[in-house]
Amino acid sequence: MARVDLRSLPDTPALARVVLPDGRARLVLLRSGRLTDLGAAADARLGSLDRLMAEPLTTIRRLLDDDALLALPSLDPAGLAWAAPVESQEVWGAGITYLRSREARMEEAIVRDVYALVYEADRPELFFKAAGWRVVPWGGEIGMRSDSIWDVPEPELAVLANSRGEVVAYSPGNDMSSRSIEGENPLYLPQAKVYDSSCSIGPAAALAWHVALPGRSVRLVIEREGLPVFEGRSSLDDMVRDPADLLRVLGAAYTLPVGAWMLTGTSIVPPPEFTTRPGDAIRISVEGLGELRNTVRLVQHSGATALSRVRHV
Ligand code: DO4
Ligand code: MG
Repeated sequence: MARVDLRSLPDTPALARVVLPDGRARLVLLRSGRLTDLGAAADARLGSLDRLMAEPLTTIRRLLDDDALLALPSLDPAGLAWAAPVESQEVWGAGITYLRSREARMEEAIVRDVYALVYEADRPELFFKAAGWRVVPWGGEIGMRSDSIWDVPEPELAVLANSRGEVVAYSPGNDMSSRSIEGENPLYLPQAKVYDSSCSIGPAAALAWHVALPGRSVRLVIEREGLPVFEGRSSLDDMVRDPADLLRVLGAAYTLPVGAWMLTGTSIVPPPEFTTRPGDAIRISVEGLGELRNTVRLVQHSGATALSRVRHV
């Protein structure tokens, strides 16, 4: 587990989860340069993200902006490790929310029209990405699957909503993806997106009411053996959908008792000749919201097949 590194944090108040030396995870509030232990609060709603996200936004704001929290014990970062800022929340992804993503998919795909259509359609593309317990924290290993030959990190603004679909917090996120599997057939999207260690969010969840999103940049740096092999930058202003709308659509016919995280789409796509390799260091930052760091690992594929009888008679 990666030690807490205070240099990668958002510059606004944020929620984070840390692992104590005895292995227990705690929810903390990062504010005024201290890690306030919310597990020590008398109000049990503050002790867990699941309990907190079950509340309306007005209650969450009142609980977290209360100056009385600063009287709670603060944790010493030495000896703490980051956990991902997720408990039972599902992670969902939105797709083709930037022109760059539409272009890149149309380059890689055999079936192209679906991407052009969804970019302009009223109904957004939403897909399931990960169960909360699977999310890789800051400093953890992000996976690339061994049956894929073309893989990229997708640096995205991750948005946390509560049970009512109200936006509570933001973080950098990585929607690690196989371009070769998705490119072969868009119906393979779940296999391109959902496998062990395919999702990372962190280091912390910056409280949305302290953050104005317009104008913020997103940055991706990939290093191999200590040297940069790809660097890209984009702006959240280029997103063609409102993140709050995406979460409202997700919750429109789908109950989210403890809220959900949403990865809101990528606008930085490395050139076609680029693919990640195990050991690559990935750094994803959203201006003012912190920097997510991960190392790439290979996720072994068992070799299982489900051959089509049509092709094999
Ligand atoms: O349509 C496939 C996925 C799109 C995606 O993940 C993105 O645009 O970021
Ligand atoms: Mg994506």
